[in-house]
Amino acid sequence: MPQFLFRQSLFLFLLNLLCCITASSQQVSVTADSVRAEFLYAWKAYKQHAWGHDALKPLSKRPHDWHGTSLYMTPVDAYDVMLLMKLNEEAAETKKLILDSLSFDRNIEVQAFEMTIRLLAGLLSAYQMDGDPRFLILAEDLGNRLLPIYKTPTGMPYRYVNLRTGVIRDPLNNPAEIGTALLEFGTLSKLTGNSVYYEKAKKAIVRLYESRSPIGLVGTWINVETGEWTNTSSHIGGAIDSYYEYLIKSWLLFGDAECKAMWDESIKAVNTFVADTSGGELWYGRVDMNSGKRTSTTFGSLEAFFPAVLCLAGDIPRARQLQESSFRMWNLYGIEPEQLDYSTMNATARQYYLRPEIIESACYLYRFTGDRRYLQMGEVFFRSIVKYCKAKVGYAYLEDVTTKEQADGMESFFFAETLKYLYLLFAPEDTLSFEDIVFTTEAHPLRKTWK
Ligand code: DMJ
Repeated sequence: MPQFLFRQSLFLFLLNLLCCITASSQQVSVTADSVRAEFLYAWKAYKQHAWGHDALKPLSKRPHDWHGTSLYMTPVDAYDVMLLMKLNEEAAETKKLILDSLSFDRNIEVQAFEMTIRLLAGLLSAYQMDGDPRFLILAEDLGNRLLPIYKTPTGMPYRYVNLRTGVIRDPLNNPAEIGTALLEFGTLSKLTGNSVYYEKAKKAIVRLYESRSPIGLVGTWINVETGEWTNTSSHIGGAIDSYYEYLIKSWLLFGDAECKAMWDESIKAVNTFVADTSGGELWYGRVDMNSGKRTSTTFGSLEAFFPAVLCLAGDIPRARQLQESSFRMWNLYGIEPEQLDYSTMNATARQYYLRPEIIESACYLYRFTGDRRYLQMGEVFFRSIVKYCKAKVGYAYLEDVTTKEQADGMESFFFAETLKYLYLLFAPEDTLSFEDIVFTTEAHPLRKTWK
């Protein structure tokens, strides 16, 4: 062979080899089945050690009930995932457990927000996916027991209510808990024909929006009797997060144009004042709601939901940019901390509570862009969770992401959201088309079945 031909073949061979190495390094070996297997692993642990209780404590292998009596948090939260994963046997047992035993006629004080996002939403999606009217009867009963929270001078709800007596408590509330009800209460109205739920939840979110500062931001705590803000820190993290999410999603599910207008105004203010850049990266920190002055450079696992919402709003470039920042946060310690100071890149709260938000955003970004980068991110998330959080029994949250020390809790949102979004990321798109549904903040899919 002439020398120039030999050189050319060698060059082509090396080029080919390089391409293969690059392609294989981008290959994703996690599948929807891998996620399903881990769901089953965690579910079997719940079943063996905590069946019929709110949750499993995986390290002590003990059940945990939030209120001393079970409201079946994990089964209700996890039921629709079983349907999506086609775990027919598990779904049938869980359905029987819920329908035979769940009762809201209990003399207990509950946090309305948690009841709404985990139970009311879980029952509504169960009804829509399974069709059994008993799920809707339970949802309606719960909705009626929650309604007393709205008896305030402003229409914004109290935080706690006794399920049996209707006694309410705590006028100090936050935007997330005030605003995160319209998808669930609105759907309950549409499905029962009783408009009261929609009206109460809508009035509350509008009143909250009207309480925004002159520069268009909300704070963290507000007195629902007086309408006075008691904490003016503005951000997109816990205690505010899903208020913004529900503005845009209520537009998408109900076509509520007022919600769309409130979202449009809010996102302008959030992008103007709360968004920040550090080291060339996009972050969302904390500012004062009245002055817009930056008060801290804190971002965390809860804020990581925002790329998903930005996708729904059509701002893909910003969604992509923020997801890269979140991914950097994840990779700092091999799994994300609860909170990070992005100016120093140090964790300021070191737990990882098995949260879903960063995975939810990867899932939306993959559906919206088709970019395999988000599958690769998903693989990293899945492998880290299995590596660090898998326990002898079930999955455990981490007390400290720097030491990977496990702690004795497995929240129901690990099933409802974390594993659901991971599964949907790797499963074929027609497992659940995002065009047909709107996810609640706890990832329960709601379908518009009404005109
Ligand atoms: C869930 O209960 C919901 O997503 C809520 O909106 C806040 N975050 C937790 C999971 O992290």
